[in-house]
Amino acid sequence: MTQPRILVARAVFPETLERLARHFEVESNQSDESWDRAQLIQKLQGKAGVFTTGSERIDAELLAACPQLRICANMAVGYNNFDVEAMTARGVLATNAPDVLTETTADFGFALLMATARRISESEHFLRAGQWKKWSYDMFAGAEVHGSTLGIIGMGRIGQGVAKRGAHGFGMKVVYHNRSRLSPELEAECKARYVGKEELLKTADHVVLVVPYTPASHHTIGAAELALMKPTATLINIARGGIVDDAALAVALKERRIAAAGLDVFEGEPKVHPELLTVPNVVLTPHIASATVPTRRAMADLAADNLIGYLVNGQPLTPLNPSVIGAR
Ligand code: 8YV
Repeated sequence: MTQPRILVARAVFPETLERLARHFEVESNQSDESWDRAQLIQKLQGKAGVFTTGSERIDAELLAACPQLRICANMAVGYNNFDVEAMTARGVLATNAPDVLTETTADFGFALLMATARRISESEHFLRAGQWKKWSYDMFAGAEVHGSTLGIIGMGRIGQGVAKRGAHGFGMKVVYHNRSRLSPELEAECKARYVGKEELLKTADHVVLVVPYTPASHHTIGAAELALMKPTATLINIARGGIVDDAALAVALKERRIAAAGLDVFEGEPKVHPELLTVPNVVLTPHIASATVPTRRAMADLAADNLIGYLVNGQPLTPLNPSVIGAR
């Protein structure tokens, strides 16, 4: 019997490819070449499935050009690279990789918050540059973390993980804003109080963004929102590029209208707004919040399990549009 053909669009763990090869005829991109859209479409010809990361855009135009495609499995919890509506209309299954990265990403959110508030990167650069000649009383004095107010925008699984770390580990007062309010049980578990976005921005010492990217969440934080924040506050973005207006943020940081920011995601990444590269009070990391070896393996395994589950057994693990299952 001939095996279904799939495409792995980016380099992945060799073990993931070996597993996939037991079930499929696999074309992969282990050299991690950057394919443009036309190349991706060409590679997808005759493929029933594709293993994607957050960087391949799957939309109506691509689907129309790849009629044999049945499933797109994202090795990411976020799936703003998928037009799920268009996929559903074409009977193409979309899957993401939730849960397996929750705690790791929350750890990183907290690490970035700590690094930003306590000026770790800035002071390390100073030291490495040979500028440390003597200690002084206010050298790299930053913001307090323990006991301060943590504001979380986007209270899904990762937001809740950040809240628990803040409330239970650092005695922080946690306020959150979300499309819908959590159950009283979850609010108690996270020790978090629901507030409006404006109140959150005005009262939080540290604002952490964990909302998914949609057209509605574009520029959740722009000049107007930054103006509401305390001049001593820090802003952390572990959500997606485009949630923050990076140009407006660069101005606010330069003019010290907020104290500092920690950014793992950027508008138009891997490009970074040039002004952000020139301001000292920002910690910049290259979209690594989920990057531990065990978690990246678990994410790759889940994407592979979705491909195998659906194309071999008809049962994916984490479908985003389950209505298409069996409909084609
Ligand atoms: C991924 C992420 O590493 O899961 C997500 O949504 O942002 C990251 O964990 C990235 O999207 C590449 O797949």
